[in-house]
Amino acid sequence: MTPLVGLIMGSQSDWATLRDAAQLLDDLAIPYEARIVSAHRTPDRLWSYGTEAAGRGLQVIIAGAGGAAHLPGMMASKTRLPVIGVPVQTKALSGVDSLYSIVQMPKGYPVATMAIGAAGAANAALMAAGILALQDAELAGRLDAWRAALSNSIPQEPSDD
Ligand code: RP5
Repeated sequence: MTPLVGLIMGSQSDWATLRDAAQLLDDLAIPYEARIVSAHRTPDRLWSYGTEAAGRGLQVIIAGAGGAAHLPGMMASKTRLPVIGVPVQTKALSGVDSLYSIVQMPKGYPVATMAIGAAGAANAALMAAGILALQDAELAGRLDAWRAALSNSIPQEPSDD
């Protein structure tokens, strides 16, 4: 199937985090592609990916990066597709560096910035699902069911186990 979500990351080392997004996209049966696209190490790849993304049928881009995390913002400057940024947790600064690098975009080129790390990756997939569900009633149903299952899994009372 033609991928609807481009799941891109700055390095192989980001996959451990972005895998949580991939898992949720799989769970919701959303076609996606996963690619390594580094703003610093493969700038030409970033340029062509952003230039071609909309024309290839992608509808949302999830971009995860850590440290000097320029990938989401640079991608947002190259495509009008919504870009969801995931700050990857870093050893040196715990991902606050990634968050600050992604969140403070100048007016005109927004990046929808998620939380640092695994929760942010999962929420990026859910955000992408919500965007796609606006035009896809079957996906909207799957997303509603996923949300209801999560809600139903929360116990009323705490336990000692
Ligand atoms: C960033 O540098 C990547 O997004 C990654 O989070 C970080 C470190 O990359 P590696 O040195 O692990 O390849 O560009």
